[in-house]
Amino acid sequence: MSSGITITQFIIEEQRRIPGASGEFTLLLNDLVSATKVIANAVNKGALAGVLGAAGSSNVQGEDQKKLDVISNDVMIESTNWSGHLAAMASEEMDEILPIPAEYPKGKYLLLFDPLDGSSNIDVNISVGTIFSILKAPEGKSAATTEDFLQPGTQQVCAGYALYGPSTMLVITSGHGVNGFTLDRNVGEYYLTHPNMQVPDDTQEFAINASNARFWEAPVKRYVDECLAGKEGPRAKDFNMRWVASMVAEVHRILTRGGIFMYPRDTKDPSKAGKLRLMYEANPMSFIVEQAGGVCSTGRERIMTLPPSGLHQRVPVILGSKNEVDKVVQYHKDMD
Ligand code: AHM
Ligand code: MG
Repeated sequence: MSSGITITQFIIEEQRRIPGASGEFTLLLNDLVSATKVIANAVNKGALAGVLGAAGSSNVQGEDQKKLDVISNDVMIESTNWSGHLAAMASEEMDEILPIPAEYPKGKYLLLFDPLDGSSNIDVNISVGTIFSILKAPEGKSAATTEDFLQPGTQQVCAGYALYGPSTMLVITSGHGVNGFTLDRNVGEYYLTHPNMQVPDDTQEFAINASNARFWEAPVKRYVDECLAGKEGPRAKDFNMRWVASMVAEVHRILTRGGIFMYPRDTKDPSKAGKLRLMYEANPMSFIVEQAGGVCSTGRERIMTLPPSGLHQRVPVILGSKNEVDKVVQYHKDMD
């Protein structure tokens, strides 16, 4: 039987600590909580609900959309566009920002999301997730523009992810640490199960898609080679390796037991700075990981201070346990 602090109770208690808080943010978070429950349900039913497979369309990045990408995107929109807390939203699955429909009141927040991250995993029944980032809309404007969204990650009010794994979990930060909640499906409620999550400073586990090794830059090659050399190499210890191909699952593992995750800059497609998107993947995950004591870098700059140049901008991502990320950053300095 579930008992303890529900997510609703937790965010209302957080709100009470902020003098003058209107409750608008709490209500927006509640909408997002509801959206993740609906998506979790669709992911969980899988083939029984006919939601697996390709949607037959592609998104702005030229990637084929899965049925569940489209369903999750619709759920995120329909759960948040009517309640009056948002000025506009943006998604991995939509080319342009989505204004709030004229019939609904506008609010003071901007929402960015990747509705279903790791979607290559859907059809093989491996963990996927939803990532979101909340920014404040500039005051005194009648309609939000794309430029309003292009704020550095340090400006985020809140970031979170839902992980649809063996359990569904929601992990959030609003700048006062990181807390994890587990969904009790029978009750339909998230309970606080992972208070004050922390990324250990040290790790012996790394995550990188090694099939790209021939395209990596020298500092990343050096770091991975040294990990692979194990006890006999310069690091004088053995490393373990994981690659889930779902950033949400990788970050969750790192928040749980430490590790380093890398999707670095490579030369595979010189027109792309990396694979992952700054605004709705790298920034929210960086906010969470930094709030848990980890470090997030492109190898050369702190991710959250990058001035964004576009809604779907890609960035190199190196994040996780402090001492390992610092080492990779140092290798970039040494070898640039
Ligand atoms: P997606 O948002 O289109 O699902 O892609 C992002 C995902 C990340 O979750 C994951 O880390 C990476 O892409 C996996 O890439 P690869 O296919 O190179 O393993
Ligand atoms: Mg994604």
